[in-house]
Amino acid sequence: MKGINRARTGLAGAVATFTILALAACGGGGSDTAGDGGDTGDGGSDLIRVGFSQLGAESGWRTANTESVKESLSADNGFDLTFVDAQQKQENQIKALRDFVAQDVDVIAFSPVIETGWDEVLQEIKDSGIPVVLVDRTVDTTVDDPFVTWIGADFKAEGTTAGEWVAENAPDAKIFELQGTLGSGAQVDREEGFGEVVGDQIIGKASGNFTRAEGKTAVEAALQAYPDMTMIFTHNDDMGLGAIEAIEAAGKVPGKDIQIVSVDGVRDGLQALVDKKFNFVVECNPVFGDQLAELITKVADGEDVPKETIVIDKAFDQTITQADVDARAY
Ligand code: GZL
Repeated sequence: MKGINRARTGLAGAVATFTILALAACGGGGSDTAGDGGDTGDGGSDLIRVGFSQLGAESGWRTANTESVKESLSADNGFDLTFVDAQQKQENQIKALRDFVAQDVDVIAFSPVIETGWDEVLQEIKDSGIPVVLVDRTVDTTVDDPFVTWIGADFKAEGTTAGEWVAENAPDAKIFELQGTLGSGAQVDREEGFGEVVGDQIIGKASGNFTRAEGKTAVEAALQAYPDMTMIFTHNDDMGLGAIEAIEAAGKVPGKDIQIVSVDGVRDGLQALVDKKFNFVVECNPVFGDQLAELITKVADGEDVPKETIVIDKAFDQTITQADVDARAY
C-alpha cells in the first residue's frame, strides 16, 4: 500500500497505535491498520482505495463529470475506486460516507448535493483520520478544517460573467432566474454573482433542481406568472433545455421572444446556442478527473496540495459554429 499519511486521531487512532505498537513488541509486523482486515502492506494491494460519493446523475454536466472521474480513478491508474451515486439525496451521501469510513478507505472524495447538513459525518470522518477531497460543490460546516483540498469551478464568477453579458447586450431585459438545487454551492454562488451585476432586472426566481423536467415545469409556471418576461437566466443547460420546451409550447420563440442565458456548456447546451435558442453560455468544465487523480495521489502519499484548485471556464455566444460543438469532448 502506498504510504498513507494518516495521523489517526480519536479512539480509532488510539486502537490503531496500540495495535501497531503491540505487533512491534510481539515481533509481529506489517499491519498498518487497526487489524480491521485492511491491507497488510506486504502482498496487499498497491492501489489507492478511494471512496467517491457522487451526488447524482441529474444533468449532462454530472454525467460528463462521472465519466471523467471513473476514467481517471481506474485500476490501471493505481486506484481501487468505490463509486456511489446518491440520486441527489443527501441522506444517501451521508450513508455512503459512513460506509467508506467503515471500509477504512485511504481517501474519501465527494460532491455535496447541498452546502449544509454535513457537520456530524464530517466530524466522524475527521475522527477516523481519513483525508477528504472535496469535489465540485462546496460545504458550509462548523467542523474545523474538514477537507484537505477542493477542486471545482468558481460558481460566483460564472454568475458574474453571465450578468456582464446581459448588462452589455440586454440592459432592458426582464429576467426570470431558473435556479439549481436550492442550497447547493452552485446555486447560491451563481445567484450571488449574477445578482450583483443585474439584480435590478430580475422579476422572479424559482428552482428547477438542475434537471430538464423540473426546469420545464418551473418555466411553464413562470410564463403564467411573469407574462412580460423577456429573458431566462438558467443555472444549467439541462433546465434551459426544459425551458425551451415550455417556451415553444407557449407559442413563443426561444432565443428571440425570450432570450436564454445558461451555464455549463455541455454539448446539448452549445447545440441550442448554434440553433439560436440559447443566447449566451458560460462554461463550467466537468472534465477534471485527471487533476482529481493527481490530487488524490498526493493526498494519499502525504504530499502538500493546494487548498483549492479552480477549474478554468470559458464562455460562448451565438458566433459558435457547428464544428466547434462537434469538436467538444462533452
Ligand atoms: C457545477 C455543478 C452543477 C452543474 C449542473 O459544478 O455542481 O451541478 O452546473 C449540475 O449541471 O447538476
